[in-house]
Amino acid sequence: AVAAFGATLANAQTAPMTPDVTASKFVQTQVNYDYEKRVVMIPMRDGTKLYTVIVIPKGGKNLPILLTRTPYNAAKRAARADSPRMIGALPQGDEVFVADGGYIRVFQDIRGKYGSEGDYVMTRPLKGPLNSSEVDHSTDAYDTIDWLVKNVPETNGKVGMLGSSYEGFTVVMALVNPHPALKVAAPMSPMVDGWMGDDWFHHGAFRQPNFDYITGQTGQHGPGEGVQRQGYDDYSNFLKEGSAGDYAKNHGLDQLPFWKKVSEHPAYDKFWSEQALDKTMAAQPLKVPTMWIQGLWDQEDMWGAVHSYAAVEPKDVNNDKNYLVLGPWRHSQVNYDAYNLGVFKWDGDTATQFRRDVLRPFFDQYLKDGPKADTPPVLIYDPGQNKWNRYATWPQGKTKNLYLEANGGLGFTPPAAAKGAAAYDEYVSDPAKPVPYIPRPLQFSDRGRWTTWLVSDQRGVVDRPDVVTYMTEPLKEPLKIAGVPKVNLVASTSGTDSDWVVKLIDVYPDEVPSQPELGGYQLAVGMDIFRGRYRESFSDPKAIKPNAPLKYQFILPTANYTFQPGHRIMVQVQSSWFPLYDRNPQTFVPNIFFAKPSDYVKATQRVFHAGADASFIELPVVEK
Ligand code: PG9
Repeated sequence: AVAAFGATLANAQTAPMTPDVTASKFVQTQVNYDYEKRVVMIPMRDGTKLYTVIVIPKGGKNLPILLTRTPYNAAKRAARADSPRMIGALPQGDEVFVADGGYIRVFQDIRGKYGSEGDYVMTRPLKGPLNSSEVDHSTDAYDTIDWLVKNVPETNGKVGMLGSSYEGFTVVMALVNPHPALKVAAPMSPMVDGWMGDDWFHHGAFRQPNFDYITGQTGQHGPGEGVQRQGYDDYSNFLKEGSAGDYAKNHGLDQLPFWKKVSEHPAYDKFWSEQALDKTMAAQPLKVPTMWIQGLWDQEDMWGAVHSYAAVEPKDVNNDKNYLVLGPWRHSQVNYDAYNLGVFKWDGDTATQFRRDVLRPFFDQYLKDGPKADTPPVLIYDPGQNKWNRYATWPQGKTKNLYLEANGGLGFTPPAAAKGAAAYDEYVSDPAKPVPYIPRPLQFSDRGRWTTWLVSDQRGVVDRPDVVTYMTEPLKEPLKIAGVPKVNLVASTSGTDSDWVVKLIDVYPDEVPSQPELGGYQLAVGMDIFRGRYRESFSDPKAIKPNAPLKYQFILPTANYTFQPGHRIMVQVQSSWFPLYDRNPQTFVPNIFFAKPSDYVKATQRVFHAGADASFIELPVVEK
């Protein structure tokens, strides 16, 4: 009987010892899916194949393609949820495009990341002096688009590209010698100039959260990890390890070529200037209608979109290809909800409104032969008035100088000459006690604080002895600025190198009845850092002459902002912003990354505010 039972099993049933994990990959039957997902390896001109996920509405015909090329895992980007509905599977930002089945959506891993073959090179430079190979992101985008329009039968042969940050950088790359099927583009917070004001540095000061990014992104082809911590507070974690170079060495980053490249190029030499895509874009007339998009408080890529727009604008002679949008957003918030940023509340969900009412109609016009969209050349939110402004041209304001004054004053009248101590304010900048960029304890990994830090209350540092402050009387009338504020700081240091941080701040009235927590709030409208050694040349740093009043000129982030009556304008100046920016040792050394402990010295800093040595900010003021 036992033998007979065994025979029956062998004949009719699965043998008990059949391996339960099968050799061929399990594929679920997709029940009631409103889309089909195809995964393909698209060959590039050098034979490298790139992992590409194509998401197609079921039964779709004659549809345009939305393409994003990513270093952040295409499979995951196309799988927000394991949903039978396309709108659920794709990211939130895509909802306005796919809710009605109107678009095919494509995500592709760039070479060397996740499912794609090939070498990964961080923000791979264009073919040319820095890239002797035959491929770059411009050719990869070209080859991908070429393949898609020939091999996806459901498409109408038109492609639009969009994406934020690194994905925005790959959009800009596709605009260099674009494929003819690329009909429209939206680089969102694109990484454009990593030295001047995007991710890696700001005006030469290095941004230390990059260490986590570099290990995460180049430690392996797949998902990576940040640098290990041995304490709760990143302020002390970084302070106790010395220079940025020491920190990198202590954590094994010497193994990573990208860190070596960064540390070998602290100045704005050809390595950085040849990669600056605003310069590349300026050199060729824009062929594809492009909407440059970023946040007004973009904590990662504050430079890229707005400078690319400005670089391209002179060549947009018919005024029909170059568009600019700045929302009241953090980095990449354009693709999420934006009812607020930190405690600041906006007039509804500004990001979804924008995607629905501006971005989708703009894409439809070029990809679906839709009606001409009502797209303003420039669309910028005014957070002070809590509304969008539509402009025909940008910038709008005319320069008016806002002067630092004695006794902490600030005003539009040039200050009279003064002698000795009456001509300046003084503070001691101590690299052993740098000014924190947000109140301690702090962690770069605290996403909530990182995404909102640019709108954090500057009262957190206003009373420090190493921060000097200037403030107007309460305004009697609104004051609107629209353009790029420019710092003209006259300052001296007892050291031979120094950083200068300047903040343009809106000080709220003491009482704000509708939202009491805003009473007295010090909101930075724009702030940035400048590494003093680059005062005369970004490529050729020089020691600073000690104790000599010298002029430091640099721009603050683009602003469109109304200071309301009852508010005051404030300017704060300080010499460190830690640990976001590595410390300046305040002694001139060839490469700050490798400053020795003995190079870090206290310095006496003076900010001048009298006569010929007046410090001021050129404000782009809109006259009524
Ligand atoms: N800001 C990120 C980044 C872009 C490019 C290079 C390095 C970092 C990002 O969000 O993608």
